[in-house]
Amino acid sequence: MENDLPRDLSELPGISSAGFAPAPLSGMELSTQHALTAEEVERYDRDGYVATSRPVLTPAQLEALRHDLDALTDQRNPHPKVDLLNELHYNEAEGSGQVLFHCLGHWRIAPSFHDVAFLDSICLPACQLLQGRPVRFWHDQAFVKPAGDGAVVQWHQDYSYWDRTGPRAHLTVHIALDDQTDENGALHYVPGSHRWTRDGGRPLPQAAAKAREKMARARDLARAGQADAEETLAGASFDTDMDALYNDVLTDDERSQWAARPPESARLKAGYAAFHHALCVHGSWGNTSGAPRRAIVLNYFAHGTRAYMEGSLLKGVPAVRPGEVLGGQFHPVVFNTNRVNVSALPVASS
Ligand SMILES: O=C(O)CCC(=O)C(=O)O
Repeated sequence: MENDLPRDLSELPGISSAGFAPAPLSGMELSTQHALTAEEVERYDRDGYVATSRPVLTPAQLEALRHDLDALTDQRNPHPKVDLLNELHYNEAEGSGQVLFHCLGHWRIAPSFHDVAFLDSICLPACQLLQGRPVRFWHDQAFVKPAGDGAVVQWHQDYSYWDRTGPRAHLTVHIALDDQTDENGALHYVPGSHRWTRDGGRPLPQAAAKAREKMARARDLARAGQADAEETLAGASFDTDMDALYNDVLTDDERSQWAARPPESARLKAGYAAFHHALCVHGSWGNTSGAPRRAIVLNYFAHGTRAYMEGSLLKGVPAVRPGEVLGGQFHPVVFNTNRVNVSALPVASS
């Protein structure tokens, strides 16, 4: 079957014929099996995230994703389709003494990575959390923290990296491929942080960008002989500093909210997922356990989302014009609202 598929799976209009995803359901059957409850949607509205109470993957799907991700992370045998990826970092934490595998665009290279983005168990809840609107694929991500020295993922809001698109109607689905624990770097959320914005609704600045600014300023001062660079740089933070967002970006009020409701672990089991708001602050500590901690992430936006800049929004994807509605081959509809009576389902408020 796989031989009949195009090399670039983004050319497929929907799920592939490889057998990873079952035929899509519709109507009552779809809602009964996969809709979030009113209580789950309320929790998402209140906290900015919700973890699923049932697995979103079958055991066979979980195994297929693990197998394909293990192959993709093998740097000694690069995957034959790496040219199709939007980004590939065998170690995004280079220089920190730790390792973080991170890539975007793998939905184009293997049926499991492609078809997972279209699963009813993920796309119907995504529709509910995007206020019942049709759901489009934005991009995907994979994170692997290897055994022993898996790196942190710094606290961030996803939309701090995505404000080249809007208006904001974006959602992330984090799918654990291994049980997540304190020891292996479980994903954590700061509950309520999806209300933290700047300048009338903009996302928080990226902590890493703040650190780069701080370093550039320190260098300028040192060059002008006005300061000791060592001293000024002592407080600078880098991509792997877990305190950077808290120290360099948050206001006193946000820090008080953080203290009142500290980060909580989603405690995901393998095959389960957490859905989070594009402004919900999240991050994860390193993996010191004896096994890898693998996760697949799907990023969606509501139909009608536009480009806010000129050019290519993702490497390898054709350029767009500002104001253009995003769609087509690289941002397909993964869930259409004519498949279910959305007005009968609980939906999120923002
Ligand atoms: O794997 C991690 O800990 C980070 C994942 C992440 O940033 C996300 O799911 O949006």
